[in-house]
Amino acid sequence: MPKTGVANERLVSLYKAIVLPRMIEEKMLNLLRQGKLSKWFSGIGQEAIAVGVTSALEPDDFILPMHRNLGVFTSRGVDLERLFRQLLGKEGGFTRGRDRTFHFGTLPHRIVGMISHLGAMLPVADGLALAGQLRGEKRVTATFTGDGSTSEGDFHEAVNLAAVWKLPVLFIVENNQYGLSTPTIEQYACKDIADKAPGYGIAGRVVDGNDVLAVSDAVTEAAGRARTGMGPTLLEFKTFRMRGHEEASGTAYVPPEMIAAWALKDPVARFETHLLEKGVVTASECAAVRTTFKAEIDELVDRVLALPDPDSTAERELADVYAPSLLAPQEPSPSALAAAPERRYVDAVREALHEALARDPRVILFGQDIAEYGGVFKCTEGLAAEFGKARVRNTPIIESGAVGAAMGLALDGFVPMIEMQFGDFVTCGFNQIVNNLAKTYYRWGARVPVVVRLPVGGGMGAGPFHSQNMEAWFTHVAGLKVVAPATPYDAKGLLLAAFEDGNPVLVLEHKGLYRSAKGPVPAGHYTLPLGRARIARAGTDATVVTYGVGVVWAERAAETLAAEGYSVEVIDLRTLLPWDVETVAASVRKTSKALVLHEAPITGGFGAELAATISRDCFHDLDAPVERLGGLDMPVPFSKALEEIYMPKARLLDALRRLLTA
Ligand SMILES: Cc1ncc(C[n+]2csc(CCOP(=O)(O)OP(=O)(O)O)c2C)c(N)n1
Repeated sequence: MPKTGVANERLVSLYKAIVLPRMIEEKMLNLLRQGKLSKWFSGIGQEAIAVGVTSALEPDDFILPMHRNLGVFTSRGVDLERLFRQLLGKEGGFTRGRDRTFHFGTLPHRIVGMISHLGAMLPVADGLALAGQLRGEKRVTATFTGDGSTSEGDFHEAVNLAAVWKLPVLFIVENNQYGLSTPTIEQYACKDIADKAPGYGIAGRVVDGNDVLAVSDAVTEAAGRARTGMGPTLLEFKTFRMRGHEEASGTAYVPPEMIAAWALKDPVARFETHLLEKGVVTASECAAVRTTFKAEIDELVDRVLALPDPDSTAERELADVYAPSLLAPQEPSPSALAAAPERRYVDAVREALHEALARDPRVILFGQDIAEYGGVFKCTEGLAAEFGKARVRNTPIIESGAVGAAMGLALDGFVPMIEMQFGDFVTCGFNQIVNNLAKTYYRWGARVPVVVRLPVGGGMGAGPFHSQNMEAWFTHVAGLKVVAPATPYDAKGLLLAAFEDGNPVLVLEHKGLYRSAKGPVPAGHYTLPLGRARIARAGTDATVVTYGVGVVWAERAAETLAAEGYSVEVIDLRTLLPWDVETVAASVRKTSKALVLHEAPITGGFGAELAATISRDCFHDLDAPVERLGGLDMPVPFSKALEEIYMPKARLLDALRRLLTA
């Protein structure tokens, strides 16, 4: 088919690349009509962008496509049979039926797919770009977004972060004029989305998104700049969504003349005409390309449709929620323990971070004010000076962006940690944690070893937004691990374990313990197993099951009650997800009485989970109903006098006495 030279060869392969996704989509629309497919988000009319972007990039550049970007997958040479298995929800697809259509990644193809939450992958692209930058590679990362999704906070956080860190990211905006039914005029007030670029201090361009050559040229130019350290570019490609948001929703809200006008600019027809006019291809050659593709697509779809739906069991599904742990706990020897100097909790955290950075070059720390300033609690003091600001990084004031970027780093082999300045601000990173970090391994098998540290808890008169305990928000999320160390020894050993586990781990550090809790902390490296509780104090008359600062309260109460002749056992859970049911049950079977205790509000608190399991597993051994004690069901108040009313601490002794005499 090529008439002359390399340039024409490239045009012909670009032609094939743009025709293939169009033809696959036409097939999918047929399947939808026949009821063989449940849903389809069409990219018809927008193919020039996915194909133009992919063709202009190098094979090792990462791409993060969205729901209309079939052309990224086909242009990257993803195996079509496996792709159809995925699109049709069959066994052998990339997610094995666990997630739909384009919600998957394939790292060998350097593609990281989307989750449903719009905007969520944009900061992930920053992390992938940072990974390359840290390794001194010249590669770029291209991340797609629709016009509507640019209104999401993640868009702002990601673009700003890429700008500040001069990351080689191409923000590919497919402005197809609508976000579902909402026209752009109701989405943003500037003329073009690319107008936002100067505000971030980066380059921005508006490009004809229906001209595959214009797309390719713009990407080549922006990628070239990014590869030479000139930072990100916001590329706005004007295009049009020729079909409904998804097939069922139709296009009734779109003026028919608008559809007609854009139909004239169809990117596939336009490129074909261009090639015919230039004499690069003939009409019969074009027809032959289509005939070949049609036969291949029909044959593959028939084969895949005949395959069974995914077959699994509860055991197999549950086994894939977490990546197999890479942690081989190395607890300190008795002699190391005996020689351990006394340290404060905050020192133990800092030692763990120091140890992690020193042992593993893949460890990168993110956080607000964590570099020269050392973090507001001084957990990272001195680390930037020793390990450099490339590894101990101040982020802008972003939580979602930081977690997303950490996920990107993790996907490309790093082991990042984010310090939330206060645990309370994790609300602003919630989506990234519960939907991106927690679900990626289960969905498509990529490890996301990200550690998130959260200084939690009250007792300091810090008010409703600097005092919360948020374990219950996260213990409900399969795919996360959650630890809550109560002692300096555990603070170091569990944090180092979190770095080595190979899964996303949240570490809840009680702020009240940072400077009040002191104890032996062995020097050097050691790790503790995740999911194993400890008996903080042995006893026979009742068990208190608790964690974090609750351990300190329970130990003190047990001491007081010992003087009254009672023997109270205190179980320190250490890990809340997964939690050590066996150790707790063994204790309660021995004492026959249990009180679960936490600082967080009682209703829906993690104690409810504990109490329910104890009641079920130890029913025949219990001499009294399981008692629950927690904070009152209210925000944590500012005034110390009011905060004491909220806190369960003052109510603990009475509650225990009642239980012991029940
Ligand atoms: C965070 C979030 N909010 C709402 C939705 C529901 N939703 C799915 S697609 C869509 C419109 C997206 O518009 P745009 O970003 O312009 O992309 P397009 O679909 O036009 O390609 C909406 C509102 C979602 N998926 N995620």
